[in-house]
Amino acid sequence: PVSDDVEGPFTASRVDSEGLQRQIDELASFSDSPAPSVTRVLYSDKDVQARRYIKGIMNQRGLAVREDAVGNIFGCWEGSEPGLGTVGTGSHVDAIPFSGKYDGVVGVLGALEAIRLLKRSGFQPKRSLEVIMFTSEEPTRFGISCLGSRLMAGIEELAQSLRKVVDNQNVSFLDAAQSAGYKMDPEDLHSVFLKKDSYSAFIELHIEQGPILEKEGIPIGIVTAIAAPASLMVEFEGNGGHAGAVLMPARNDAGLAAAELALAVEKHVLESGSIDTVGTVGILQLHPGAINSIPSKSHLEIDVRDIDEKRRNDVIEKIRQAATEISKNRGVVLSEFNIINKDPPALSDKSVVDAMEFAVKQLNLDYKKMISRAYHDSLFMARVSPMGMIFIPCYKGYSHKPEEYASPEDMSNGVKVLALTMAKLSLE
Ligand code: HGY
Ligand code: MN
Ligand code: MN
Ligand code: MN
Repeated sequence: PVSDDVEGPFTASRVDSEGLQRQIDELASFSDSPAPSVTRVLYSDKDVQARRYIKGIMNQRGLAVREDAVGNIFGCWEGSEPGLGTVGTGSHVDAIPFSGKYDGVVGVLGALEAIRLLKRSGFQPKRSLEVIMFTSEEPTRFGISCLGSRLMAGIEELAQSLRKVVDNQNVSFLDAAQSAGYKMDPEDLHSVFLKKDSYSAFIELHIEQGPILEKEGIPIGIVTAIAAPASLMVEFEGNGGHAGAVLMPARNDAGLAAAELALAVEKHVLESGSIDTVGTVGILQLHPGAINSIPSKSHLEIDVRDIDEKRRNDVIEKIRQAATEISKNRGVVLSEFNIINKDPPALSDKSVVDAMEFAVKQLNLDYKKMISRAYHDSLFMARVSPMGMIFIPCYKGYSHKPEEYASPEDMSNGVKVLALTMAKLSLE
């Protein structure tokens, strides 16, 4: 078995697995749900605590720490030639309700451990190395996934929509940001856009969030592509009414319309012609939500993904047709059919994949090239920099639930591969 020593162009140094686990556990304590679950939503008090915690470790590691207007946090180790493109790494620490403590976190705390490892082993970077904690990769608060990295990638319609989007308590993005200490004018949103060639490479360390590596007993995944995610928001409106007094023929039940559309999502996904198409109705709200009141309004949020963008878009159009059909047949109004995001897939860059392969071979680690079916901040960093991702196994592929788990040994392998990959890219 590979020892904890980082072999290769550095003297032996050891991943501090206990320290890393301690940090993961401390970070998990900043949560709005009871352990072992983690809930940490953008700009909440717990999110602010987590941000302070990460900045503290960045400072301890001797990194130059800065934040942009929306709270993307950067910890930079300046290289001997800082004018060259920076080698970036990082991930997110926000967590969807009642989820786990490794999703994203491994790619932030693990990256900071990789930096410590490289410093301890006497490495001197040529290109600067920078750890990024992206603001809000999860769509939880404003329905926008990868909000920080999407803005860094210069997506103009996001800069526009952030001026007016509100959460489900009707708090605006700008007010929520200000409550977390990020006071900005709408124009400041453009300052988040990265300048061209800011990064010569970006690598993200992440748990697989799937069962393949664990099942096949392979310690490292090298991601070749990230599947194309999309999310839809749909609302139906009917007359509602008294659950006892209104007879069935007189009803136009918005709740049943939603239920029928959810099953239509499943049908069109299954009929896409590929196992790679997935669809989920993760949010389905009925109004007024009383047992004896016919739902007068329903709100669905639908997640549709595929590694093939056209196939995914065809399914979205079938879902749109189904929604129109259902509203006609049931006499309910389709009051909203809104595509929140419809992102293309991203391909990893050969130069980054080569560096990752160099690192795993140097470490005598077995590895597997694979697709990421989950999206990540790397999906958007790929628009502004050559991108690559390193996966480590997670227990039964569990993620987005409290049972999520990655072993100290698997995390240590991931940290070493990341450290060597960054070192190699930094010297190129
Ligand atoms: O949903 C995703 O793919 C990511 O884990 N947020
Ligand atoms: Mn996630
Ligand atoms: Mn994640
Ligand atoms: Mn709505």
